[in-house]
Amino acid sequence: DVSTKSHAYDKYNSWDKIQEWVTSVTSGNPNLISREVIGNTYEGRPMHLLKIGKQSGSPKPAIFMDCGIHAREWITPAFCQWFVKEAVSTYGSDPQMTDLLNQMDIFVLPVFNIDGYVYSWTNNRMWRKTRSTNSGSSCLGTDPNRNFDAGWCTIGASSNPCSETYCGSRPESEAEVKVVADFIRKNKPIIKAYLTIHSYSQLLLFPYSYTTQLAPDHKELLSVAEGAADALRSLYGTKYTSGPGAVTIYPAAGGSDDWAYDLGVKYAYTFELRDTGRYGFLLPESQIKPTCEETMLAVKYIAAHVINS
Ligand code: ING
Ligand code: ZN
Repeated sequence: DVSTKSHAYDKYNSWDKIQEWVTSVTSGNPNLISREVIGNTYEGRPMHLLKIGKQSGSPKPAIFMDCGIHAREWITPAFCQWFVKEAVSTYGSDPQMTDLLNQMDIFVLPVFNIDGYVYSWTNNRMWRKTRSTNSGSSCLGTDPNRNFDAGWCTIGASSNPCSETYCGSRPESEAEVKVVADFIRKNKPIIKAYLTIHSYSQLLLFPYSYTTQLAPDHKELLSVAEGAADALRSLYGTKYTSGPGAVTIYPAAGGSDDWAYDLGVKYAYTFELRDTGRYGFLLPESQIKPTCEETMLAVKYIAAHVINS
């Protein structure tokens, strides 16, 4: 349809462009997409959540996926946009996608940290955190991926508001974190998987990051991650490493995947997309398409496992 074709999926899009796209892709695909404002950011921007799936009379199991928790990780909102495009354009022709959307709903939050994303476009390309003020400090922002209530601020996080990994004044102090946590808590009975997309390092991480103890579901989480990483590599040979966050990247408390897992969402994964550091956060636009295409295979692999579990 016209609304998906006119959008530049192979470019980085400003928040204004993404917002226009959210409206047009929803109205252009009413049978597969609905949208809902789940809350507002600190600076008052509406957080639109897309629900992708074939309409059904009874409630379907669901996957929640967010992109852009960290402002500068521009490839990640690009992936969420790509995912939605692929979902609507391959439904009915790709049997795997058709099955997936017939049996599940996928909630997609294209940009979690909208205020930070806007700031990374207008003022500082390397901005990571939210844009909230901190009492007693002139430094702005909290690391949203240190602000979830999972071993909060015990390790790999800072209590200094000027730090890039500031954990905030309390768990869920950030408006955006509270909005997402409230949505997942409210929809807990249907949410079977939580996927959060970051960059960079080419990793597929799962709990725990706040402790080096293995998760109760470690074996299954690892085998699904390895299957997903194999699927990803099959397209262009891109190598991913899978493992628990604390031992695979670094110990860090307050992350969204650990929080979702401890809430009871078993399939909780953090993707770290391309690359391994040559361009880092400044991944060239020429890599958007291949990065998104290969990542689709991994997400679809995980979704298929969730359906069959
Ligand atoms: N990496 C993540 C970060 O927030 C992470 C790694 C994953 C930490 C899961 C905690 C939990 O630091 C990036 N690139 O942001
Ligand atoms: Zn990140």
